[in-house]
Amino acid sequence: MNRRRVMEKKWWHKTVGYQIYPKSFQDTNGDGIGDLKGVIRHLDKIEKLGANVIWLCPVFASPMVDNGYDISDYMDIDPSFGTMEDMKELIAEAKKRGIRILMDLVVNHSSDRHAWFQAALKDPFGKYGKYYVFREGKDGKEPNNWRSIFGGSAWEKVPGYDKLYYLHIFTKEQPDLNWENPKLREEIYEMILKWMDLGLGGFRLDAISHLKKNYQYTNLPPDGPDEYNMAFEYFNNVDGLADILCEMKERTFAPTDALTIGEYDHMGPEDVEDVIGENGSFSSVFDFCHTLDNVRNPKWGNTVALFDDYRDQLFAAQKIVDGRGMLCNFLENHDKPRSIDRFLMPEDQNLYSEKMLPVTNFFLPGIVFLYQGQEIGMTNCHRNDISEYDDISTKDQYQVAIDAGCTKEEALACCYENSRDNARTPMQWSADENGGFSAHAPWLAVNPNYKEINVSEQEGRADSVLSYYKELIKLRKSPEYEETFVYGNVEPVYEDTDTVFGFMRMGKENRQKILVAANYGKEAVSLPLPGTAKKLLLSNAGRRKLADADHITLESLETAVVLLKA
Ligand code: TEU
Ligand code: CA
Repeated sequence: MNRRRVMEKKWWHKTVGYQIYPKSFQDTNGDGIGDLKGVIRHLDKIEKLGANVIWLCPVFASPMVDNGYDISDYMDIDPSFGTMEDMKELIAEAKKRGIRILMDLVVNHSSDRHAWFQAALKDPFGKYGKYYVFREGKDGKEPNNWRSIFGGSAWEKVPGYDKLYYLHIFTKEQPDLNWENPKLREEIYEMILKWMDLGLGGFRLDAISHLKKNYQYTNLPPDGPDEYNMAFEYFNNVDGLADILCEMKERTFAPTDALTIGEYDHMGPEDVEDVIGENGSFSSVFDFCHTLDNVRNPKWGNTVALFDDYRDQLFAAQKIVDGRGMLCNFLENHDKPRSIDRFLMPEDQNLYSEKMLPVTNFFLPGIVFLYQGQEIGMTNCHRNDISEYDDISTKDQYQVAIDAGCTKEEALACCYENSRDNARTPMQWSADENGGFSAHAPWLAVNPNYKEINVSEQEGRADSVLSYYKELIKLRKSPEYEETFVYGNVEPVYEDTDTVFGFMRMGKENRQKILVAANYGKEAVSLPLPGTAKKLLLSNAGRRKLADADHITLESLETAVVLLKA
């Protein structure tokens, strides 16, 4: 694996990124909503953690139907987050600490409140109508039976017209932009360049694999009781997408040396060169192959079974990329329930397993991202009523469950396992009221476990999850080993041994050999080392020594990173 060739070195190859959901990070003006000043307040902490890039979820002007993923003005900051001056200050303050800021580029759709869409509604056949996707319905129905990703039809009727609809693959307040229109593309490129001019490090590109649609509007066989079809192959990774993305890159990202991470679902082996290759459209991608599932899904039923699959998925992804580009290794984001609850059955959740989890993907080839709260082991949050949720897609899923005959309790259990709000509860800074997030009632209630799980408690404790994350990042970035972790080859090991996740990282020029191994099973395993140990670099079990050993015994949920003699 990963032998192909030496890649040209780029500043962002060494990225250890930290994703911030600003609405839930830190409120500084007592309105219960996190803001940009709150991000600035904690920059020192992020620097100490070891991150050199921050991905900021959308802070642009927005009616907040989807918490900022519905942008009404790409060149303005939403007043709930602060001002353009605050944004400039954040970029500058981050820079002082060696941190670059990525903004979230949401260009598959805009908000329905965007001036373009407002103009389009007034004159669907005029200039701005061509910025969106308007079509006539058929037989008194929508143009076709595509389902929106957030439920219901992907088409909404245009007020004042008999048969006219517009396309929205997310909510109806998020009309899809028409990327076939060169005028629209120019407007977006201009906007991207203006932001890069303000000193950004780059962008995370929202839902970017959806820009191109297959415009054959045939009906598809319904795949649910609602008569709709989740016509993914008609609006994800559709033929011709690469041309659009390539143009965008040539016009904007390449000339500005931006770090770009595309949210790219289902990147196939044939897409690797185009998407993340040396001349690909993006620096890296968030691909979801290893994060799609949940251990509570009866299909798995236990931690070991899910981990077998997780390990296989990660190795398969590395094999597909084969050193041609950099994947992005991550466990959490603002759309996923917390990783501890997604990967570990309740009986397996403890300090060891929580520390084992990140080791399995932090040391694989690629850049690394963690999500706010992951570094202290934040967990999913129980709610007693659907009104306690905010997320639009959770509300839809709850209703689908109720309509399918589930009881309220069953539907809430489903939200507990799957809701995006699990990751959006306010950051737990301390044991103070509202976890130190705000003096005012937060927009989304804090997880009651903030008294036990919080930054301030963990900062003072050497064996905390937070201290461990710091160690992990320090090791990945240490001058002695960084070259191997970033550019070295990878080779799976112990593939025939049950419940072991193991791989070797091998330096290309320095001939370093580093073993990463985790035992996710219930029993101890004894493993012959693929060489003689020189030094134990990291342990989640407080081990100190291993030098000269040729075996290692890993207890249940134990993990070790070992430097072997060359
Ligand atoms: O999520 C995108 C999204 O939901 C889809 O890409 C989906 O994950 C995938 O295609 C199905 O597997 C992004 C944001 O992260 C999310 O918060 C927004 O709600 C959404 O876009 C709309 O902007
Ligand atoms: Ca605020």
